[in-house]
Amino acid sequence: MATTQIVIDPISRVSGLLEISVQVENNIITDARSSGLQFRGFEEMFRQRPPLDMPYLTGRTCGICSTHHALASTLALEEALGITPSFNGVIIRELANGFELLQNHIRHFFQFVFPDYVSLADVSPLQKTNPAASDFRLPADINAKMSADYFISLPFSRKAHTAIATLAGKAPHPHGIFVGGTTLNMTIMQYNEVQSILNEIAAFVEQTLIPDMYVLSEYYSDYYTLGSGYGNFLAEGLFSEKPYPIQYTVGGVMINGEKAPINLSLITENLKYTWIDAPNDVIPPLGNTVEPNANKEDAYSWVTAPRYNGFAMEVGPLARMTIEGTYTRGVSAMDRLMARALETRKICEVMQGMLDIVRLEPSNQTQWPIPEVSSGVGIVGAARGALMHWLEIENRVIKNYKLIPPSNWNMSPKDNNGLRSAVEEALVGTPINNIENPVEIGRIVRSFDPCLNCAAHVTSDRYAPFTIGIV
Ligand code: NFE
Repeated sequence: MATTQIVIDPISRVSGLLEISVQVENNIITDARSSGLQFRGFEEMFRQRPPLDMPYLTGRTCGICSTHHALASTLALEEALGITPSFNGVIIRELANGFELLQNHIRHFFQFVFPDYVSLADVSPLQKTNPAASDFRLPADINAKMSADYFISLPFSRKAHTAIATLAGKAPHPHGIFVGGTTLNMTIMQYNEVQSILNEIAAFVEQTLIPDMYVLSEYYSDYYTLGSGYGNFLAEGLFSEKPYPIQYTVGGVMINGEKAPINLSLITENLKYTWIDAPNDVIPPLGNTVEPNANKEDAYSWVTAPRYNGFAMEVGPLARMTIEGTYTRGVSAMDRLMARALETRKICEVMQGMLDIVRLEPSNQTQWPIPEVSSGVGIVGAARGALMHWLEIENRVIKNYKLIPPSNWNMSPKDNNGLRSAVEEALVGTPINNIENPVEIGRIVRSFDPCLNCAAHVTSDRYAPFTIGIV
């Protein structure tokens, strides 16, 4: 039987350099490979650094989720240094984390997802796709309304960034999220600005984002049956602290329908198909020595393959809402988009509740002694799912630092047993209607909101960029 290989490199409208390659037989995808074409080198830069530099340095991992990294690093340090943060400081930095979620979710939906489903050729010089080959289905009047929303949405992501800067110094790469809580002495001026931005965003989400999402789900309802995958989920706790008037999720794992709390000791990174050498091609999150090897046989990605007790897990809004129990419709490309939209509304509600209890009082910053030897873990609800930081301190400097961002889980290569990652499995079985323009691939891949900047860093020259074609 003739097999066709389709390679899309890079996948546009994702963050970072991602190549997707699929095998197609009789117009059905039979295998898929997700390749991150950048090298993850950040942890090497963190070695021997002063521990309190970490919230600033780790935030530089990525320009679209730096608040998440700053917070994860702060949590890991607080555990290592034995610091209990002030509750008011926790609320302020959680609000900043919430605005990072909002700016990501809004931008992903309108700027990254819309061009897959809404014909923008009439309104944007950047969108010159051939509508006849792109499976656009919206009636002209609805298409015109949603084309306008593509642009109307832009200030709302920007406003969320403004709120991060108000709460945490600047955005991206905020400097106000720090051990002990925050560096902000919140005034009524700052409170009013943040509250007003949040109310504007919440209204936009309710009146535009959610209705537009239901329109997409109606006209492209077949995507509720495409891009499903394993349905095994891992979700961190997000906005689950008891004093919050409205809470979201305590997180956990769900494997074959069974829910359980997360056990961090069950996480390993597989390296058989990653351009990194390590004994037996498997490493625990910390205490390992690895060597990049761009010539490694069989490898096809710089991204490691994290596995939970051997399972390939999906992370992200669908994982969080499914484990929380409020989303039960299913697992598919459209379910991922719908869960992200409904989560956006939920995040606004939780944050409005936080603003009811935050106080206008000085931060509790002081001098924080660094122990001779210690370690800590920080887990944060990031836009794309669970973000995990591990650190070890020795001689009062960083000995080891490890990041496992959400896109490592979703976008990894196969593991040592040949088990595909969440995105690879989601692609398998997909019918390709027009092999010359396989729109199904981009729609499924983008439902995960991939970020290869988080998953890996430093460009490789292994492939020529900007190729798309049938091999
Ligand atoms: Ni670079 Fe990030 C988020 C983190 S992703 S965007 O969300 O952490 O894998």
